[in-house]
Amino acid sequence: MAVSLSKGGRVSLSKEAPGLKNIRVGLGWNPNATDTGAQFDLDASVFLVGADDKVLSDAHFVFYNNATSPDGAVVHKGDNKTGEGEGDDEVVEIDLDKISPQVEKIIFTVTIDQADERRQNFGQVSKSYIRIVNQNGEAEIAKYELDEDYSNETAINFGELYRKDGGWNFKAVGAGFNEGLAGFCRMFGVGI
Ligand SMILES: [Ca+2]
Ligand SMILES: [Ca+2]
Repeated sequence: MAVSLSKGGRVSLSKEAPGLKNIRVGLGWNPNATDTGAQFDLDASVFLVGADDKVLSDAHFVFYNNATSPDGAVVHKGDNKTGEGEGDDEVVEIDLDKISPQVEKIIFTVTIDQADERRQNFGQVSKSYIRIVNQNGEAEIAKYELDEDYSNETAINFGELYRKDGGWNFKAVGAGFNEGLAGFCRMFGVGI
């Protein structure tokens, strides 16, 4: 049975699924019918950070244009341009055993491409979620459905994996920001 998380909720993946090795992180969203007159492209990005909450290097910022982390542990499976339909819109696969020991936390964000130019925000998006699936057997371990109305936000930290007692925990974060992907890059020390 998957653990259903609320904002701020935490779960030990290692306890829910002993021996867990490979996970799929699925991120989903559905754009509402809006008249912004432009494509609505949400992008999942991943930041692998150390104890100081900064990326180990710029290459530890994993997104559609840098699809694999330097340790080979985190792989972004591709850019979905519309978010149409149910199910995972963008997917990140992680081999937990391969994660560099310096990585303390893996942060999953979703941002709206060209949000300012297109006058778009997360108030125009519904059914957003992040879920963790055990690739061995395909059981869903945890899911967090973001149920707030993020009407000013263009960037949301959906959730994060962090080391705990030799295993990995997941936290449902749900924190919204309004500086897009560039804001997250500044926050986590990506020098682009
Ligand atoms: Ca996308
Ligand atoms: Ca969708």
